Amino acid sequence: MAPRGRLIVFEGGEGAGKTTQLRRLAAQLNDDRISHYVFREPGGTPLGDSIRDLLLHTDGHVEAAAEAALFIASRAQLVGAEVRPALERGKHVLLDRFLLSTYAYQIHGRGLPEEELRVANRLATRGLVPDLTVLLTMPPEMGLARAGARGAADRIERADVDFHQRVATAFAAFGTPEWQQTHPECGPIVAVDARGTVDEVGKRVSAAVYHALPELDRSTVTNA
Ligand code: T5A
Repeated sequence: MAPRGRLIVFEGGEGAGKTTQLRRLAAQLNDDRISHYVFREPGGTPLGDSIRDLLLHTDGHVEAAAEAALFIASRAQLVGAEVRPALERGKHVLLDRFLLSTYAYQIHGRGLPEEELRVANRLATRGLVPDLTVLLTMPPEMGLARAGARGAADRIERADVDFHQRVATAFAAFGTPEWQQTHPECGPIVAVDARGTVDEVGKRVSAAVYHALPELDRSTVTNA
């Protein structure tokens, strides 16, 4: 039986470059013939894609609890239908956002109670813990400017700067050993400075991933 695959999550505030860096790592794994799947949250399944559309493009007021419940529903579907089966078949999974986004946006950004969302997350993940989370960090105004240069902002990007500042402060805390010790359900988190060119950041990301998961680093394989 194939050993269980590894779950590698990319996290960070708006426009931090998660998708760009996740694709870069996926291309490296392809070059090295390491088979893997790529998913994003919210989304990644037909149900999740419908939920994504509701979350990002609903007009008018959305209750914070309703927003949180929709993210959790998308997560439950993705983990149960795609991520866990892939890992059990021995495939690695690269995931664009996961638990930390709920902690940053719904708990610290919207002010929802942490313990209640931890319980809801447990329901969605059934105890699945990432093998590594790459947390891309940069000042929120820099990330929002990058995301904004790309086109019209979605419902969450349009939230005020104070909200995005709370989200950024929360993400910064998640990189500390103290936070990780008290939140074992999130697994190991490595913070990577997301400032600089795509290539500069990419080299930091590769170094962090290969340090934590050396079995993915084919440059260490010798023919001796
Ligand atoms: N959310 C999500 C919650 O509130 N709770 C949850 O539980 C979850 C799971 C998802 C939204 O949902 C929220 C968070 C989000 O608001 P999304 O569209 O998936 O929405 O949003 P993001 O994940 O934020 O995606 P973005 O595309 O905005 O940001 P990325 O992926 O961090 O950035 P990326 O790679 O797309 O890059 C953004 C732009 O910057 C350029 C890229 O080319 C692109 O144009 N760029 C760089 N430019 C210069 N230098 C670099 N190094 C660059 N890297 C990328």
